[in-house]
Amino acid sequence: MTNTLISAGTVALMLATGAQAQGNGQRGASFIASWDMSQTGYVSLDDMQTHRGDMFDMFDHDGNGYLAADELAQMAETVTAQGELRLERQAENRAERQGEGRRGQGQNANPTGAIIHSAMSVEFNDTNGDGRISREEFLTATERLFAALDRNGDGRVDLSDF
Ligand SMILES: [Ca+2]
Ligand SMILES: [Ca+2]
Repeated sequence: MTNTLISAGTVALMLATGAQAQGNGQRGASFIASWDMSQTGYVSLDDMQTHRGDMFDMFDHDGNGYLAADELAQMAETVTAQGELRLERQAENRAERQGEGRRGQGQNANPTGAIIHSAMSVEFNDTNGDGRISREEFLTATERLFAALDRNGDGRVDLSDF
């Protein structure tokens, strides 16, 4: 009986340790938690389209189906401030051992926060160069964003891509 209790406790401890390793600080973990809309344990292109589509609708304040540069900038600022990218950026900064604000690719294999942030710029999304972003442009650009994050090209963004 005592042995059973001890081993049950040991298992619980191991599970807790495992959960912690997945969560705080591990590259990619917070990104996957935020973007895995279908709760499959990895981020698919569909997940990313859903999430980016929601973001588009949220910042298309007048609902005309286009985002202007200032609305996109507001999106980037808000999403960063809300912490969705913050944890990922922190993990990256730790990895790079440098201060905030740098967007370079550096030696970082997959600087997710920086990539996602730059994917909210006009330049990244404005395929036809008219200075405003249609919902279609935004979702088409999402395919490029996904391809940039899916480093091993297996159609899923999971921890193995970081
Ligand atoms: Ca455009
Ligand atoms: Ca992958």
